[in-house]
Amino acid sequence: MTKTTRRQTLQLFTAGAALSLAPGLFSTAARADGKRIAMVVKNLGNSYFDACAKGANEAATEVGGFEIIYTAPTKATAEEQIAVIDALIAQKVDGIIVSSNDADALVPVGKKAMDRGIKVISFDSAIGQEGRIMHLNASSTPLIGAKQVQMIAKTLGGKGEVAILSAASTMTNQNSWIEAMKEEWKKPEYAEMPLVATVYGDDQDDKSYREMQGLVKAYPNLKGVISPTTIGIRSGAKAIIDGGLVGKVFITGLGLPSEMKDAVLKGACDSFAIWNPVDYGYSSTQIMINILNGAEAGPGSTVKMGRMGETKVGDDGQAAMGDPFTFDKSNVEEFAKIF
Ligand code: RAM
Repeated sequence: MTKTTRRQTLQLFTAGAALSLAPGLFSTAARADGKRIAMVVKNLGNSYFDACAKGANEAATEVGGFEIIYTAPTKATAEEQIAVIDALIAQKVDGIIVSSNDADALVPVGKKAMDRGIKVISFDSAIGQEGRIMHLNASSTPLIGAKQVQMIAKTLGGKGEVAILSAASTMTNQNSWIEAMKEEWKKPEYAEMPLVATVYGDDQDDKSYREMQGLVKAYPNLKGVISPTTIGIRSGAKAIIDGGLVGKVFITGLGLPSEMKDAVLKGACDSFAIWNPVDYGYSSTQIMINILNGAEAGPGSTVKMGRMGETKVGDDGQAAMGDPFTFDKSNVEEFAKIF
């Protein structure tokens, strides 16, 4: 068994165990000394974040003495998210872990929380450095960006027009992955695979679906779409299937095996990537618990992530959890049972 296969098997097993823990929106874990950690995500109804929350509960149960409050606005906007965080500040929670809808807009509310003694970190989509103690990326940004360009190039044999179907234009994580994609795109091997457009589905299924239909109409020679969001890729794949475009247009990006299984088996998607969101929520929560227990997490420090090991925080106050996995026909059904 290779190192990667062994790691994937281990994660498959541990994630499977995590799935049986406290499901539901405001799931809670054992609370011995009354410490409350809020996980504030981009929006409700996103199974990627539900899986992160399962990992958060796993970490809280493992350590003991912490309650997880899993919450989000209904729409992925900064305004609604600020209102959610303000309410948590009023409730005097002990820690807040945020996936931000807008890096800059959330800085003041992050500062306000920290001024009142609440520990704030971001994961998934960063708050600007002033508004949080540290940010945990799922993986290295250049690697995630390059990977997505490589996947579509492999599917298309390096030839044909490609577009990006992103989340909201304010979202830090998607924007930094798109920048990293553009870096990769400069390489000569992509000379015959131009990027023709970038559109935004705002992490809403209906808007993402319509944006995908719009792309196909506006670019009759479009061959590929990269969607660096689990909502965008699942809605884009659905538009390809519904529109009878399988074999003509292919989608790749970041998706959940459980939501992309059909698209892969039907041929709308050849391969896609993602990290384990259960592990990601678990790692972020382990870091927060350690901070609440007095650990350092500023630039230059090494933070502990329980069963996921440890990671070093860079000068920019950011660290990364691990590597993404790639899914295709050979493994999508197996992992669809997990996340
Ligand atoms: C969506 C969200 C999330 C992102 C994943 C890949 O669920 O936009 O922030 O990390 O996709």
